[in-house]
Amino acid sequence: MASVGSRPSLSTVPLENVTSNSQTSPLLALSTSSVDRGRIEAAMHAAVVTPDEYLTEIASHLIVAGGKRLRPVLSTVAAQIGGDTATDDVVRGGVSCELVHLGSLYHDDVMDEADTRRGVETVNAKWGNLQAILAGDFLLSRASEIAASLGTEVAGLLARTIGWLCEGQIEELRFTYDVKRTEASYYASIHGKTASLYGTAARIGGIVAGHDEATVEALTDYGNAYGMVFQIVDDILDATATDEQLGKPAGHDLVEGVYTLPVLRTMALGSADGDELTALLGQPLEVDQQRRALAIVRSNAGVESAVETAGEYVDRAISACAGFADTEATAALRAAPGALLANVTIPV
Ligand code: GRG
Repeated sequence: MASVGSRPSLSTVPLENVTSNSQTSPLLALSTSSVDRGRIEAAMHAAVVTPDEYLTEIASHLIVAGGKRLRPVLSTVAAQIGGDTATDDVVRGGVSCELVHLGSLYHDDVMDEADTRRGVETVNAKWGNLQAILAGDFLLSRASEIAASLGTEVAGLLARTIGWLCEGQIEELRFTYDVKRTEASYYASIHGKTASLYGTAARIGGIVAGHDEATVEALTDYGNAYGMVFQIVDDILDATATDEQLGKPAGHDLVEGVYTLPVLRTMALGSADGDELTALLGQPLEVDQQRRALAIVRSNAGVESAVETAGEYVDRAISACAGFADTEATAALRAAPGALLANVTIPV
């Protein structure tokens, strides 16, 4: 198996059957990590308790089901770059980001008519769309309450970030089944729907920890770049991993008409395969057309090119850490984006 994360000469590795395991993130391996993750879990569960048991059950459903909690973990690590431990307010700030993430998943699953998430039934499948939308709204309200308790700067930032998520998702919807979707549209969409929340999680960690302005800006740049790597890797895996590796049907984005970076790059090759892909796409696909489209993406240079772009964002995230103190937390931040790519393995 070759590892992309060690940045081998990318032109020499066939990029097929890519797998990922972000459970191995260096962000989860700090000496403070298990204590902080316990604090995050407690704060997550506490945040969604209401006098109404029915609402509490629906709002807790995906929290109980699991998830990596990477956004609050990033807040706590960002807070620790000076060597101090993360305060309870930092944990709560990170939890406000995770609640926004969770609320967006509730809404996303309604939009996608998804049946399962995190290995369990989705809220919409179990209770219905109306309950899922309202419980998602409730999670956003709890996130907003927590953010407001941390001051107007954090409250305003979280509100703006919810807007960025919606803008990113609208940008994606606007170009579904559109073979003329531009890379600029793709980047705008993934920045809004994914990267901005990582940028905000890191920024809130820095603000609440009392880091200076330059450090807060650098943490924001870091989080945004980390989030871009996260989403590009996710999009590569959707096109290249097997159903078994993903735990869900591969090629979901293609089927839904969401043309991501590896697909856009394949269509742009100007080759016979690229042109065939463009001719196939632009509409819902029959099963044999799905197979052919995925086979084209997997066997051409578009995936490799997308991996290179993800590598550029890895470099950007590492550069953002240049002025940070030499601590365990800073080392984890430096290692984390590369680990997302390093977990992308290619059978050779
Ligand atoms: C209501 C805030 C709000 C937004 C509405 C639906 C929508 C607009 C945005 C959805 C955006 C979306 C689903 C982006 C993908 C995010 C993503 C990368 C999810 C996977 O995150 P992980 O791997 O999941 O961190 P876990 O399960 O570990 O939490």
